[in-house]
Amino acid sequence: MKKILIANRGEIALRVMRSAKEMGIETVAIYSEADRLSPHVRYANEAVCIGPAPSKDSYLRMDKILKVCKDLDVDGIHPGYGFLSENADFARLVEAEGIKFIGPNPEAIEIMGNKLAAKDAVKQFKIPMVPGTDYAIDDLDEAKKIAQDIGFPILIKAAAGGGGKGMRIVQEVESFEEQMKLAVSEATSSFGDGSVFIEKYITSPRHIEIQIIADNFGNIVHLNERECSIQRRHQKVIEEAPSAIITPEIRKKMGNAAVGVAKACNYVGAGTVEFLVDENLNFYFLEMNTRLQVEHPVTEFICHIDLVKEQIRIARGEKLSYKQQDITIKGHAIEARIYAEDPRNNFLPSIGRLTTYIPPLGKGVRVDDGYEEGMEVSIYYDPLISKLIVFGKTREKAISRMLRAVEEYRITGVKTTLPFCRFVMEHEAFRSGHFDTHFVGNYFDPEKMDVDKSEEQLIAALLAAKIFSETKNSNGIEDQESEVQSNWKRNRG
Ligand code: MV4
Repeated sequence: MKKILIANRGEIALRVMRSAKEMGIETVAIYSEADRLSPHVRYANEAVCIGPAPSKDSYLRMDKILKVCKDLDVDGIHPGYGFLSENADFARLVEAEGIKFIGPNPEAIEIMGNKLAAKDAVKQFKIPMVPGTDYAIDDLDEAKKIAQDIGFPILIKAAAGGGGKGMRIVQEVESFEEQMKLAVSEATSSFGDGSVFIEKYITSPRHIEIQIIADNFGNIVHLNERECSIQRRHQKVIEEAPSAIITPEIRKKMGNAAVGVAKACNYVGAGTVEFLVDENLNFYFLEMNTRLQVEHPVTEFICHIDLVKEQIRIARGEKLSYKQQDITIKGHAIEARIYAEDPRNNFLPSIGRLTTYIPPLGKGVRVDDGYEEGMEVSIYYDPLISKLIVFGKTREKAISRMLRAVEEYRITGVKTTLPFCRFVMEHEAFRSGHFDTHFVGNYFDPEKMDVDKSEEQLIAALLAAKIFSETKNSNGIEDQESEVQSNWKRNRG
């Protein structure tokens, strides 16, 4: 493989190109008219504008992308995440043109794209699953009976859904019929497929996923877990590896289950198996994502593996150079997604020009971004400005480093989720590791994020911290530091 095209934009396009460059592979960027000045365009060896700003006219145009590949003699396509990354038809077209799709085979993408097909495929591999039906239900009376057998609350899910779309919680049998009808019509209009199934509703789960990597010779290795429970409206905001609650025993069990899921669909490349984990640490297979994920850098930090390089090596037909027993966890990594959104105003997208943009530097800090000072954050794409990833020997050290890095980050011109990230890092539930997918709903209050405290409050906080440290120095409470820190925090947009 001498030349690859990156069918994506922003931070992930740049991140893929960096690894390609280190491997001596040439890169081709595609870009929309809105992205003319983007770093990923300048970074590539060659770049081609493929259309107007809207994704459907540019980054989703399979025909135009394939034309660029032919014109420029491209050997492989890396799809990144989003856009065409989980489009089985695209993967098939690419391969039909004699170009390597740097990702799994189209069949695996297809199976995992349908939740019922996925359940069916993994059945023989003894993967723990949430009690429920593994087939589409269309008979209302039968469905009601099953729901009562499982026990309320239950969840109705769309087979073609994912990422929370088309899900309906049903609290009691009386509302079942109504919710079922709504779920079917929602699934039909959103996905063109009205198939739904039911599951027991796990009320306060954690969302934990396992990274796997598989070569073309049947070797599959898991690269431990990522904790992704801190999310809002099915959008992850903070991810970390490893999870604060996973024991070596459970890690091994989840890892084996994830490898089983990969086997079930003859998976090749890098993939992620998502699980729900309940308060008793029971885990259940949810779905598999057949792409490189946004949060992959936390795994790279703790496993010392470059996942993009691995993807390329596998696509070139190389064997995995390590076995499961070679994989260990070193330290702790946390990622914060920095969005151009206003956490004080219900996370409304905040578009505009990055009049100041100075990312943090220093030991253990990695910033994957696709913007530079002066650039516009446009309405056409995801408002992710950057991913701030930190590493520390322990979880506590990683949290301190994240707070330091968030403090250093200078962004003006748009509102960002930086203050929200600090809120999470300082929150007792996050620091103690006792949180679930309801963290934001349960604890987030924009009022508590404001740091331009009145002088009075500052003095009170100082005093409280002083009294605290003088009287309770050895009671095992570790986060007094965060109290003291509030003094030197400055306000920011
Ligand atoms: C669930 C669940 C509880 N019980 N399934 C949301 C996204 C989709 N991938 C599946 N999701 C869920 N499925 C059962 N049986 C709770 C969620 C869920 C969730 C999962 C992961 C991360 C965040 C979430 C937020 C709300 C609900």
